[in-house]
Amino acid sequence: MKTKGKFITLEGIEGAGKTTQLAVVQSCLEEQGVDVLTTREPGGSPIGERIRALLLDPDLKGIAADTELLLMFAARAEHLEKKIQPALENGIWVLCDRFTDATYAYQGGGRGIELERIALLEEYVQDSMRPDLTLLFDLPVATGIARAGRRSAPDRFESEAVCFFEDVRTGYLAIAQSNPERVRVIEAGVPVEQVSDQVRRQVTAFLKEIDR
Ligand code: Z5A
Repeated sequence: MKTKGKFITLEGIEGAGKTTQLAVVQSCLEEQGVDVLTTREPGGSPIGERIRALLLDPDLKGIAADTELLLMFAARAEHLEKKIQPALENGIWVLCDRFTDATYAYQGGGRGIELERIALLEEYVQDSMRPDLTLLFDLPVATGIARAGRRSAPDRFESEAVCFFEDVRTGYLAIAQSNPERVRVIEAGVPVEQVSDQVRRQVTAFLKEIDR
């Protein structure tokens, strides 16, 4: 029987550099002979990507916080069943750009939904399924916004005020503090190469810990 794959997630506020560093994690693992699948949330499956388009649509500003929350978990249920779980069962490691920590940070920290209600949905949709490792890319909000602002027109989340992202960042740091075994904080407000060095160190340490 194949050994189950590991599930690694990348988190952070917008412009933190997750997408840039996903490739670094992938190449570190592939150099060690690990089969890797990269994916993202919200999205990652055909239905999930349609839900993502709805969630990011800048015209849907008035969406209720609970609707947003439930759509995140609807996309996640589809993603888990159709893509993440089958890959892990086949020994493939899954690298995911955002997962449920983003829900705690954005819908919990940012929108103010009680964390206990998010935990109920997490239990319902994921059962005991949790990431094996999470890299949290932390940086000052102003730096993240400046980086993201260099790109195309803002989506619905990117149009939020600075204080929203401050709350999201605080939410993420609280998660890191409560889950020191799983969540490794990367100082992301420095040049790309320095971020990549930290990422390689953390991935190497994780591989040693699990002693593959
Ligand atoms: N969301 C949610 O609310 N609840 C949930 O449960 C989930 C998600 C799962 C979509 O996410 C939105 O969904 C997200 C939260 C919400 N909204 N926000 N904000 P997304 O992942 O698609 O969108 P994003 O986080 O905004 O992606 P991003 O802005 O692209 O961030 P990133 O992937 O961390 O950054 P990047 O693309 O790698 O880099 C951004 C730019 O900075 C780019 O030009 C890079 O070349 C540059 N960069 C990267 N690193 C550096 C360094 N070190 N120095 C200088 N410049 C850099």
